[in-house]
Amino acid sequence: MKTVYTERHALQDGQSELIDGKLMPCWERPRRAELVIARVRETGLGPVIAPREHGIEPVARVHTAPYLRFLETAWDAWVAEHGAYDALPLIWPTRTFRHIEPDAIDGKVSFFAMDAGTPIMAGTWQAARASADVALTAAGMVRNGERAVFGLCRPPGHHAAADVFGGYCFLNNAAIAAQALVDRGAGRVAILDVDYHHGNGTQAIFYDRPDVLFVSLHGHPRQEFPYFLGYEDETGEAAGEGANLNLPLAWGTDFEAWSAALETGCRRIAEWGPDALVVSVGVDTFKDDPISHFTLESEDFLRIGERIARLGRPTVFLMEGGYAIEPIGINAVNVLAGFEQA
Ligand code: 6XA
Ligand code: ZN
Repeated sequence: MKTVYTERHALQDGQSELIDGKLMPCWERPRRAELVIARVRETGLGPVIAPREHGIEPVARVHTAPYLRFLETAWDAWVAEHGAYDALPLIWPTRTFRHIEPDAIDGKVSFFAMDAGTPIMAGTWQAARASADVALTAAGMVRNGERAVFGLCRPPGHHAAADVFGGYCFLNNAAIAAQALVDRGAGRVAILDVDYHHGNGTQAIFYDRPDVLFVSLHGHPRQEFPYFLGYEDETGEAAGEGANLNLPLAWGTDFEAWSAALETGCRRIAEWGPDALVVSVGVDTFKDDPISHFTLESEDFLRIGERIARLGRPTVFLMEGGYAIEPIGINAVNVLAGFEQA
């Protein structure tokens, strides 16, 4: 399996995130991707290829123009106001507020953010664009006939909605890839999100779409971030009714229960019959993940890849979360190796 990778991910290297009521060092850090690419090379998974620049058009198919303008200009505006340190939001437009983009940069950051865990810094826009290019390059290769390609995206994407950043995500790589597949002739695309967290951004982007099925296994929103989306009764709306399947699971879920949910999700995808599959690969379901509460073992990730392979669809794997940093390479590449061996 070929891997698409660029060192430009390291341009996103935030100082701190708000977690557990404290500003702590960011869990989402460059070393994550460095360990995954090292493992790709060590195991001989396949050639490593640089992404091709795709321009803004395929990104603008998913994200709104005001949001992209904000992301591109946020750092300079923040520096002009505060100086050169990471930007974080101050307030959220919750219930009772109006949703009008303010002029002041603090207001803008707060308007577009869903959390204070996702700092904007000097390299954020370039890193996010590079990550989207990784996803688009991987999708293009699959569209051109590769059975499967791994896009080693960083920063991740699945929490980013059309005009929302957060959960360490700025541009929704999986959504951008899925939309590109549709735009290049795939009639139906399925997105399988196996990250520990609900892919609220991906769900929201395709919620009314009949051509993109979203299936997600994740920590139950009653217990887990992002808390406000990901319930089982969210099945899609309007023309997209029936094209969204959430499989929320309780803290402490082990591989037996998790893989039963994967089976449900895979059967749904098989029935739906997509022309291509995008997999949001998070490995924060791992037992030692410091911010998550499932108990998967490293070998379980091989079984995940095997099950996905049995769907028999052209498949784009895109990296999402995983914060047990030293084993992240083993866990992520196990999914891909399991797929290859099946
Ligand atoms: C709160 C947790 C962010 C989760 C990010 C993630 N700071 N999403 O891994 O898949
Ligand atoms: Zn996650």
